[in-house]
Amino acid sequence: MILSKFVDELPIPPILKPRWKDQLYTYYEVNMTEFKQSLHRELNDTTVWGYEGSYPGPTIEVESGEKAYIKWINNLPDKHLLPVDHTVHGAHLDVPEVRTVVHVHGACVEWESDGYPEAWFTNGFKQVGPYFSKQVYRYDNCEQACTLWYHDHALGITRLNVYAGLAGFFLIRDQRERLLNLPSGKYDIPLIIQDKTFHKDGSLYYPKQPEKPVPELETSIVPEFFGDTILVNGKVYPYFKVEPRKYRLRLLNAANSRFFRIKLDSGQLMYQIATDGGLMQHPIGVKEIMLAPAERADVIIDFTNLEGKNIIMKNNAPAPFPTGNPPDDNTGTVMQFRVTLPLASVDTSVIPAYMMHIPKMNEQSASNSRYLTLNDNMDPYGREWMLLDNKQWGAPITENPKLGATEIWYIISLTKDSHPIHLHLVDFQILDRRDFDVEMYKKEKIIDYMGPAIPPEPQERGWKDTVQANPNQVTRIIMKFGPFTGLYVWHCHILEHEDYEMMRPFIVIR
Ligand SMILES: [Cu+2]
Repeated sequence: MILSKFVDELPIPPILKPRWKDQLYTYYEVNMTEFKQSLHRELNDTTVWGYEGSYPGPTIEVESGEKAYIKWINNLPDKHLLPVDHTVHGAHLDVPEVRTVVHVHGACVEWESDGYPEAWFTNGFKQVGPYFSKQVYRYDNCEQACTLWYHDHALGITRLNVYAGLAGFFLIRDQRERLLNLPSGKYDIPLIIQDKTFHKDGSLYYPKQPEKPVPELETSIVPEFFGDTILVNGKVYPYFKVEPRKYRLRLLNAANSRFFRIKLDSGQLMYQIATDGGLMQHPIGVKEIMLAPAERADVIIDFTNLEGKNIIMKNNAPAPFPTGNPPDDNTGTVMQFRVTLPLASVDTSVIPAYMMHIPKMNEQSASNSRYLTLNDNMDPYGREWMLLDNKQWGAPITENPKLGATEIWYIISLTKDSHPIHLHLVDFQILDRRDFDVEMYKKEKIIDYMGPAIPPEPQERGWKDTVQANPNQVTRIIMKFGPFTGLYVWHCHILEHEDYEMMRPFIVIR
């Protein structure tokens, strides 16, 4: 189904209002419900799931260090909007079909409030998962200013819950960032980029079977899901009217499986100022920005002197990445900027030459290294089955870093796809990527490097919580575990992989 482009205006999600705020803490309540929303003017209203009646959810804005408590409330129906596969871990017939648990992606948070996949809860907290421990989550927001996002993380149905609409922005602000005089207020715009496919009646399509169907199952997990239509902030191919001045755009790839490589058809540079974990040392001018699922990049785009121009944001990433088909005109188009608004006042915001010092983590400071493979296996139904370190979700915990310890993880990819690997709790730095002999590794379990260590791309040189682990490469990351102990997870952020065993617990111990 092909929908006209640039006929609906870009919605900006509302800022969530706290129920209570004083000098000690802030308290929010967030309801999850099912409702209808217009995603494109040529489509009937679509039934979606959202937070506070909004898809994407309202933007949560906090100050660095602010103590925020959030009660996430499930008011969803008992029947899922999308086809649940009951063969998938955690989604068997012995648990309720509709379960939710909210994770703030990139948050430094106590484990009880991190949204552990088995800490799920149902409507009215009538049933809860084995690791559920509290109704009101606590966020200390100890990190610097950054663009985070919140989304559902329930075991075995994360791909369906997020696709149904359960995602939104969570922004941390701080004084240091304010002093930089970046574009702010109505010139600071979050953009959540996703792909979806619609039925003719406007309802969401999600496949019941993979390309090679499993006839004995009514619904079966798919190896990846790629929608044929791109949405930004919950609208299909929106346009956004801008003034001839600088804007800060917070780009978030919140697709299930699709990678986006973003560029502007005007050929102009975007100035990237932040990675997943906040500001970079220096802005970098780039023509293209690669974003795997869950990655963020904050960019400044300067529309000065472009009065009257229309600029289209394009995507040229193949799907699956990197060896799949290039996008067509529909999946290759994201949104349009129209430089049609008069300049409200002189643009005094800047693209600073220098933003903040990012200390390079020292390999010598690491007390432990872990060698962890990404595996491509076959399940008993003949379905593709990706694993971390060749272990399923339910296997005993093997990653058990000590509180305060610095570790280097060698992510050894034995698969054909690029996987966005995400760790909860910590931000890391990418040390390098290096080609190696996959066949040799499979036979001998020895890493035989075939080339030099490649430093991270300039766009990745900052704090990260998600890293693209490419085929035939060992990707090395370094991080310090803390400030909390407890049970967290690391996983592939291709949601179809995450739901089907490409996720593992880790525990930070004292
Ligand atoms: Cu994956």
